Amino acid sequence: MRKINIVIMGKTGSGKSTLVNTLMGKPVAKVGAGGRQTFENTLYTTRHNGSQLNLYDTVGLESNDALNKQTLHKIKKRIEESNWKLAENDINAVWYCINANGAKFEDVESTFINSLVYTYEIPFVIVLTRAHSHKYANALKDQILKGYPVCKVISVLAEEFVAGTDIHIPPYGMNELLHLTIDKYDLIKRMALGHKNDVLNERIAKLEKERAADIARKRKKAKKKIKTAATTAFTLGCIPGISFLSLQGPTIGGYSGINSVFGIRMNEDTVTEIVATCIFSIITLPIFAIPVVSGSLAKSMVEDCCNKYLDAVTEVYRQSSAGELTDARLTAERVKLQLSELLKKKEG
Ligand SMILES: Nc1nc2c(ncn2[C@@H]2O[C@H](COP(=O)(O)OP(=O)(O)OP(=O)(O)O)[C@@H](O)[C@H]2O)c(=O)[nH]1
Ligand SMILES: [Mg+2]
Repeated sequence: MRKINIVIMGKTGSGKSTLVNTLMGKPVAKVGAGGRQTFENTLYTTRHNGSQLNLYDTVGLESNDALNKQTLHKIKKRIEESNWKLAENDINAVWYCINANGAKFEDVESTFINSLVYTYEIPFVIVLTRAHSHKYANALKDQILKGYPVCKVISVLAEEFVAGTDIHIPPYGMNELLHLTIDKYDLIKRMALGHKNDVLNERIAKLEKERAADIARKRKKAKKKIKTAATTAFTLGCIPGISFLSLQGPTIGGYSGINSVFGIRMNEDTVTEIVATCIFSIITLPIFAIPVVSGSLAKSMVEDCCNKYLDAVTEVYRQSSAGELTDARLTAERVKLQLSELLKKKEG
């Protein structure tokens, strides 16, 4: 028999168990106002148009609640199991319930949905429950669709709403909700995939932003190291008779400082070797033969070498994964290659 598996989730008091009771046609689940009513995720099974309708009524989610973790863990297990057993025409979906009466769709709620959709690609419908007021329900629907343009939001009143002696609002929306979930399953499935892509793109954009900020921070710190090396070079350059070779010391200091800022492990010999390559490529032979350098020339040379090295390290850091960066040999090779390309560019 075709199975229709629906996980009903949402915050406490949103009316999840009332939806269940309406679909079951009898009061199987405890409902009530004033605090949590459902304390265990519970599966209810009934028939719907010849199919088996499995309703998974869940514990209400609350901000920073210790039970959330447990509830979500069980929900994930339930979705996994249902996905695993899913036959061709079966349905596996989530109804995320939100009390329509002035309630807000909170960030933490979109995080709950996103984590499910991202991991399981599970189709979902946002159900605005207790929607006796169309005005409130529509306002909330607009708010949700702003953040979630590609999703279905449906208002329902599972049980008649009675106010005073004359106001009786009859239930509505349940058939539409079932129709959307069952007959338009392919549509909500496509929407879930689209949503997953949006979530993925958002995550990538966030990651890139964080990475750019991290690189900018590291470069700023590295510039300070370069400044220290340049100051030492200036002092050395002012000593009469000092040779260009003596500038290797502060340059090595600058390179090592840059490495430490970027978390690059490199042994001293490698640093010395790279420094030599860099210095020789920058100093033309006739200048190199001159024994005395001025302070400012020494400073600008070391700065130049260090800045080139910083650009090379930045590029390698940008392109490497965290795991690759722990491989000292691989990183050293990449830095050398990057630096030689930068130096060639300058020559060209
Ligand atoms: N009139 C009317 N009242 C509703 C409707 N849905 C929920 N309520 C009322 O809202 C209150 C909370 O409903 P529940 O179904 O217990 O909510 P829940 O989401 O299961 O709550 P927890 O189990 O605590 O997470 C109850 O007093 C319900 O009678 C509805 O469609 N119509
Ligand atoms: Mg309940």
